[in-house]
Amino acid sequence: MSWYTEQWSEDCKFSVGYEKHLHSEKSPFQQIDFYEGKEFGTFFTLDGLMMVNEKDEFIYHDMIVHPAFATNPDIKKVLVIGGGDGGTAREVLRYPGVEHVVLAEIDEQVFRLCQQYLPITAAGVEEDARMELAFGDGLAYVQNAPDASFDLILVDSTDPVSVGEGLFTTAFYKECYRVLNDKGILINQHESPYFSEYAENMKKARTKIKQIFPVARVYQYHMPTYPSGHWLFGFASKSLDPLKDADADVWNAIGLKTKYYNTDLHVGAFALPTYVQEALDSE
Ligand code: AAT
Repeated sequence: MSWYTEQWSEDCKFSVGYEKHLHSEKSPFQQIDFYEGKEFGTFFTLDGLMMVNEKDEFIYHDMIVHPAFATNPDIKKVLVIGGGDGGTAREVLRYPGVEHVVLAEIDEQVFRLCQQYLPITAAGVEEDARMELAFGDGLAYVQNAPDASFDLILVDSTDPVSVGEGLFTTAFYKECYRVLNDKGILINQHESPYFSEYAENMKKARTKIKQIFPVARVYQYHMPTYPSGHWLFGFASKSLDPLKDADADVWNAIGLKTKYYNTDLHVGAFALPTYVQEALDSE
Protein backbone atom coordinates (compact mmCIF):
# COMPACT_ATOMS: atom_id res chain seq x y z
CA MET A 1 0.00 0.00 0.00
CA SER A 2 1.13 3.57 -0.73
CA TRP A 3 0.01 6.78 0.94
CA TYR A 4 -1.69 9.83 -0.56
CA THR A 5 -0.90 12.71 1.80
CA GLU A 6 -2.44 16.14 1.86
CA GLN A 7 -1.35 19.20 3.81
CA TRP A 8 -4.26 20.41 5.99
CA SER A 9 -2.38 23.22 7.68
CA GLU A 10 1.23 24.18 8.08
CA ASP A 11 1.83 21.36 10.57
CA CYS A 12 -1.07 19.01 10.07
CA LYS A 13 -1.33 16.35 7.37
CA PHE A 14 -3.96 13.83 6.35
CA SER A 15 -3.13 10.52 4.65
CA VAL A 16 -5.17 7.89 2.83
CA GLY A 17 -3.78 4.56 1.77
CA TYR A 18 -4.16 3.47 -1.84
CA GLU A 19 -3.51 0.33 -3.82
CA LYS A 20 -3.40 1.89 -7.29
CA HIS A 21 -2.59 5.30 -8.74
CA LEU A 22 -5.08 5.02 -11.58
CA HIS A 23 -4.33 8.21 -13.48
CA SER A 24 -2.16 11.31 -13.32
CA GLU A 25 -2.10 14.26 -15.70
CA LYS A 26 -1.69 17.99 -15.85
CA SER A 27 -4.66 19.47 -17.70
CA PRO A 28 -4.48 23.07 -18.96
CA PHE A 29 -6.10 24.05 -15.62
CA GLN A 30 -4.79 21.79 -12.86
CA GLN A 31 -3.02 18.62 -11.76
CA ILE A 32 -5.51 15.71 -11.79
CA ASP A 33 -4.92 12.39 -9.98
CA PHE A 34 -7.14 9.36 -9.48
CA TYR A 35 -6.42 6.69 -6.85
CA GLU A 36 -8.03 3.49 -5.70
CA GLY A 37 -7.92 2.60 -2.00
CA LYS A 38 -9.82 0.44 0.49
CA GLU A 39 -11.23 2.89 3.03
CA PHE A 40 -12.56 5.55 0.64
CA GLY A 41 -12.73 3.56 -2.61
CA THR A 42 -11.78 5.46 -5.75
CA PHE A 43 -10.95 9.11 -5.18
CA PHE A 44 -9.59 12.02 -7.17
CA THR A 45 -7.56 15.05 -6.23
CA LEU A 46 -6.96 18.39 -7.94
CA ASP A 47 -3.67 20.16 -7.27
CA GLY A 48 -3.08 17.81 -4.32
CA LEU A 49 -6.44 18.33 -2.60
CA MET A 50 -9.16 15.72 -2.13
CA MET A 51 -12.22 16.47 -4.26
CA VAL A 52 -14.42 13.37 -4.36
CA ASN A 53 -14.27 9.81 -3.08
CA GLU A 54 -16.75 6.97 -3.22
CA LYS A 55 -17.31 6.81 0.54
CA ASP A 56 -18.24 10.34 1.60
CA GLU A 57 -19.39 12.00 -1.64
CA PHE A 58 -23.02 11.44 -0.65
CA ILE A 59 -22.63 13.87 2.25
CA TYR A 60 -21.38 16.74 0.11
CA HIS A 61 -23.77 16.14 -2.77
CA ASP A 62 -26.84 15.72 -0.55
CA MET A 63 -26.02 18.91 1.28
CA ILE A 64 -25.23 21.11 -1.70
CA VAL A 65 -28.51 20.19 -3.43
CA HIS A 66 -31.41 19.25 -1.13
CA PRO A 67 -31.71 22.24 1.26
CA ALA A 68 -32.47 24.51 -1.71
CA PHE A 69 -35.16 22.15 -3.05
CA ALA A 70 -36.77 21.85 0.38
CA THR A 71 -36.96 25.66 0.46
CA ASN A 72 -38.35 25.92 -3.08
CA PRO A 73 -39.76 22.65 -4.46
CA ASP A 74 -40.67 24.40 -7.75
CA ILE A 75 -37.08 24.76 -8.95
CA LYS A 76 -36.93 24.09 -12.70
CA LYS A 77 -33.80 25.72 -14.11
CA VAL A 78 -30.49 24.99 -12.41
CA LEU A 79 -26.94 26.16 -13.08
CA VAL A 80 -24.14 24.06 -11.59
CA ILE A 81 -20.77 25.83 -11.64
CA GLY A 82 -17.80 23.49 -11.29
CA GLY A 83 -19.00 20.07 -10.15
CA GLY A 84 -17.21 18.25 -12.98
CA ASP A 85 -17.49 14.91 -11.16
CA GLY A 86 -21.25 14.98 -11.86
CA GLY A 87 -22.41 14.29 -8.29
CA THR A 88 -24.25 17.57 -7.85
CA ALA A 89 -25.98 17.24 -11.23
CA ARG A 90 -26.89 13.64 -10.35
CA GLU A 91 -28.76 14.78 -7.22
CA VAL A 92 -30.48 17.68 -9.06
CA LEU A 93 -31.64 15.35 -11.83
CA ARG A 94 -33.48 13.18 -9.28
CA TYR A 95 -36.19 15.88 -9.07
CA PRO A 96 -38.85 15.19 -11.69
CA GLY A 97 -39.80 18.90 -11.76
CA VAL A 98 -36.35 19.98 -12.94
CA GLU A 99 -36.45 20.92 -16.62
CA HIS A 100 -32.98 22.14 -17.47
CA VAL A 101 -29.55 21.80 -15.84
CA VAL A 102 -26.43 23.55 -17.13
CA LEU A 103 -23.03 22.25 -15.98
CA ALA A 104 -20.45 25.04 -16.32
CA GLU A 105 -17.22 23.19 -15.48
CA ILE A 106 -13.93 24.75 -16.51
CA ASP A 107 -12.06 21.48 -16.99
CA GLU A 108 -13.73 18.99 -19.32
CA GLN A 109 -11.03 16.46 -18.48
CA VAL A 110 -12.35 16.21 -14.89
CA PHE A 111 -15.75 15.22 -16.26
CA ARG A 112 -14.36 12.72 -18.80
CA LEU A 113 -12.09 11.05 -16.24
CA CYS A 114 -14.94 10.79 -13.73
CA GLN A 115 -17.05 9.11 -16.41
CA GLN A 116 -14.23 6.57 -16.68
CA TYR A 117 -13.22 6.14 -13.03
CA LEU A 118 -16.06 7.48 -10.85
CA PRO A 119 -19.37 6.25 -12.30
CA ILE A 120 -20.91 6.69 -8.82
CA THR A 121 -21.06 10.44 -9.52
CA ALA A 122 -20.75 10.77 -13.31
CA ALA A 123 -22.77 7.91 -14.78
CA GLY A 124 -25.97 8.89 -16.57
CA VAL A 125 -25.46 12.66 -16.25
CA GLU A 126 -24.50 13.32 -19.88
CA GLU A 127 -27.26 11.01 -21.15
CA ASP A 128 -30.07 12.88 -19.34
CA ALA A 129 -31.96 14.95 -21.93
CA ARG A 130 -32.35 17.83 -19.44
CA MET A 131 -28.57 18.29 -19.16
CA GLU A 132 -26.53 20.89 -21.01
CA LEU A 133 -22.76 20.58 -20.75
CA ALA A 134 -21.15 24.01 -21.02
CA PHE A 135 -17.45 23.46 -20.46
CA GLY A 136 -15.75 26.75 -19.62
CA ASP A 137 -15.16 29.25 -16.86
CA GLY A 138 -18.16 29.66 -14.54
CA LEU A 139 -17.59 33.40 -14.15
CA ALA A 140 -17.65 33.89 -17.92
CA TYR A 141 -20.80 31.73 -18.09
CA VAL A 142 -22.78 33.91 -15.68
CA GLN A 143 -21.46 37.10 -17.29
CA ASN A 144 -23.03 35.99 -20.58
CA ALA A 145 -26.27 34.54 -19.17
CA PRO A 146 -29.53 36.52 -19.49
CA ASP A 147 -31.18 38.22 -16.49
CA ALA A 148 -33.43 36.09 -14.25
CA SER A 149 -32.77 32.90 -16.20
CA PHE A 150 -32.21 30.46 -13.30
CA ASP A 151 -34.10 29.34 -10.17
CA LEU A 152 -30.98 27.95 -8.55
CA ILE A 153 -27.21 28.32 -8.88
CA LEU A 154 -25.01 25.73 -7.19
CA VAL A 155 -21.37 26.74 -6.92
CA ASP A 156 -19.58 23.41 -6.55
CA SER A 157 -16.09 24.80 -6.75
CA THR A 158 -12.54 24.21 -5.60
CA ASP A 159 -10.97 26.56 -3.04
CA PRO A 160 -10.32 30.20 -4.02
CA VAL A 161 -6.90 29.58 -5.51
CA SER A 162 -5.92 29.20 -9.17
CA VAL A 163 -8.95 28.59 -11.43
CA GLY A 164 -11.41 28.69 -8.53
CA GLU A 165 -10.51 32.23 -7.47
CA GLY A 166 -12.98 34.02 -9.74
CA LEU A 167 -15.87 32.14 -8.12
CA PHE A 168 -15.21 33.87 -4.77
CA THR A 169 -15.34 37.46 -6.06
CA THR A 170 -17.91 40.22 -5.65
CA ALA A 171 -18.15 40.48 -9.45
CA PHE A 172 -19.18 36.82 -9.61
CA TYR A 173 -21.79 37.05 -6.82
CA LYS A 174 -23.29 40.15 -8.48
CA GLU A 175 -23.66 38.29 -11.75
CA CYS A 176 -25.28 35.38 -9.88
CA TYR A 177 -27.78 37.82 -8.37
CA ARG A 178 -28.61 39.19 -11.81
CA VAL A 179 -29.15 35.81 -13.49
CA LEU A 180 -31.35 34.49 -10.67
CA ASN A 181 -35.10 35.15 -10.76
CA ASP A 182 -37.11 36.63 -7.85
CA LYS A 183 -37.23 33.34 -5.96
CA GLY A 184 -33.65 32.54 -6.91
CA ILE A 185 -31.25 30.73 -4.56
CA LEU A 186 -27.46 30.66 -4.63
CA ILE A 187 -25.68 27.83 -2.82
CA ASN A 188 -21.91 28.07 -2.67
CA GLN A 189 -19.00 25.98 -1.40
CA HIS A 190 -18.24 28.15 1.64
CA GLU A 191 -14.98 26.66 2.92
CA SER A 192 -14.34 25.66 6.53
CA PRO A 193 -14.22 27.48 9.88
CA TYR A 194 -11.47 25.42 11.49
CA PHE A 195 -7.99 25.86 9.99
CA SER A 196 -7.07 29.51 9.61
CA GLU A 197 -6.45 29.56 5.85
CA TYR A 198 -9.89 28.12 5.17
CA ALA A 199 -11.51 30.29 7.85
CA GLU A 200 -10.14 33.38 6.11
CA ASN A 201 -11.70 32.20 2.85
CA MET A 202 -14.98 31.60 4.68
CA LYS A 203 -15.01 35.13 6.10
CA LYS A 204 -14.15 36.77 2.78
CA ALA A 205 -16.95 34.92 1.00
CA ARG A 206 -19.36 35.91 3.76
CA THR A 207 -18.53 39.63 3.55
CA LYS A 208 -19.12 39.73 -0.18
CA ILE A 209 -22.30 37.65 -0.32
CA LYS A 210 -24.11 39.47 2.47
CA GLN A 211 -23.55 42.81 0.73
CA ILE A 212 -25.42 41.56 -2.32
CA PHE A 213 -28.15 39.15 -1.19
CA PRO A 214 -30.91 40.12 1.28
CA VAL A 215 -30.97 36.58 2.68
CA ALA A 216 -27.46 35.25 3.40
CA ARG A 217 -27.15 32.22 5.67
CA VAL A 218 -24.50 29.55 6.23
CA TYR A 219 -25.03 25.87 7.02
CA GLN A 220 -22.70 23.06 8.01
CA TYR A 221 -22.05 19.44 7.23
CA HIS A 222 -19.47 16.86 8.21
CA MET A 223 -17.05 15.88 5.44
CA PRO A 224 -14.47 13.41 6.77
CA THR A 225 -11.93 13.89 3.96
CA TYR A 226 -11.91 17.70 3.71
CA PRO A 227 -9.55 19.62 6.02
CA SER A 228 -10.79 19.30 9.63
CA GLY A 229 -13.95 17.53 8.49
CA HIS A 230 -16.10 20.56 9.29
CA TRP A 231 -17.37 22.28 6.12
CA LEU A 232 -19.92 24.87 5.14
CA PHE A 233 -22.22 25.86 2.33
CA GLY A 234 -23.66 29.32 1.87
CA PHE A 235 -27.38 29.78 1.27
CA ALA A 236 -28.12 33.17 -0.29
CA SER A 237 -31.35 34.25 -1.90
CA LYS A 238 -33.37 37.17 -3.14
CA SER A 239 -36.37 36.38 -0.93
CA LEU A 240 -36.72 32.80 0.31
CA ASP A 241 -35.53 31.88 3.79
CA PRO A 242 -34.18 28.33 4.26
CA LEU A 243 -35.90 27.93 7.64
CA LYS A 244 -39.12 29.93 7.32
CA ASP A 245 -39.90 28.83 3.77
CA ALA A 246 -38.80 25.19 3.88
CA ASP A 247 -41.77 22.85 4.12
CA ALA A 248 -40.75 19.43 5.45
CA ASP A 249 -44.02 17.76 4.43
CA VAL A 250 -43.77 19.00 0.85
CA TRP A 251 -40.17 17.83 0.49
CA ASN A 252 -40.87 14.45 2.12
CA ALA A 253 -43.84 13.92 -0.22
CA ILE A 254 -41.44 14.04 -3.21
CA GLY A 255 -40.23 10.69 -1.90
CA LEU A 256 -36.48 10.90 -2.51
CA LYS A 257 -34.36 8.50 -0.46
CA THR A 258 -31.28 10.27 0.86
CA LYS A 259 -28.46 8.89 2.96
CA TYR A 260 -27.37 12.09 4.77
CA TYR A 261 -29.96 14.82 4.26
CA ASN A 262 -33.33 14.81 5.98
CA THR A 263 -35.71 17.59 6.92
CA ASP A 264 -34.77 17.53 10.65
CA LEU A 265 -31.11 17.84 9.74
CA HIS A 266 -32.07 20.72 7.42
CA VAL A 267 -33.08 22.77 10.46
CA GLY A 268 -30.11 21.69 12.58
CA ALA A 269 -27.54 22.41 9.86
CA PHE A 270 -28.25 26.15 10.09
CA ALA A 271 -27.51 26.17 13.85
CA LEU A 272 -23.81 27.00 13.99
CA PRO A 273 -21.25 26.60 16.78
CA THR A 274 -20.64 29.86 18.65
CA TYR A 275 -17.09 30.39 17.33
CA VAL A 276 -18.30 29.95 13.76
CA GLN A 277 -21.24 32.32 14.21
CA GLU A 278 -18.95 34.88 15.81
CA ALA A 279 -16.40 34.63 13.01
CA LEU A 280 -19.16 35.11 10.43
CA ASP A 281 -20.72 37.99 12.36
CA SER A 282 -17.38 39.75 12.67
CA GLU A 283 -17.45 40.37 8.92
N1 AAT B 1 -18.47 17.74 -6.22
C1 AAT B 1 -17.37 18.05 -5.40
C2 AAT B 1 -16.18 18.32 -6.25
C3 AAT B 1 -15.55 19.51 -6.29
S1 AAT B 1 -14.56 19.74 -7.64
C4 AAT B 1 -14.77 21.40 -8.07
C5 AAT B 1 -14.70 21.62 -9.58
O1 AAT B 1 -14.72 23.04 -9.80
C6 AAT B 1 -13.45 21.10 -10.29
O2 AAT B 1 -13.82 20.14 -11.24
C7 AAT B 1 -12.84 22.34 -10.96
O3 AAT B 1 -12.32 22.08 -12.25
C8 AAT B 1 -14.07 23.26 -11.03
N2 AAT B 1 -13.74 24.69 -11.16
C9 AAT B 1 -12.78 25.38 -10.52
N3 AAT B 1 -12.78 26.67 -10.92
C10 AAT B 1 -13.77 26.80 -11.84
C11 AAT B 1 -14.26 27.88 -12.61
N4 AAT B 1 -13.71 29.09 -12.53
N5 AAT B 1 -15.30 27.66 -13.45
C12 AAT B 1 -15.88 26.42 -13.54
N6 AAT B 1 -15.44 25.35 -12.83
C13 AAT B 1 -14.40 25.54 -11.99
C14 AAT B 1 -15.59 20.51 -5.20
C15 AAT B 1 -14.62 20.14 -4.15
C16 AAT B 1 -14.62 21.10 -2.98
C17 AAT B 1 -13.34 20.95 -2.22
C18 AAT B 1 -13.33 21.78 -1.00
N7 AAT B 1 -12.13 21.56 -0.27
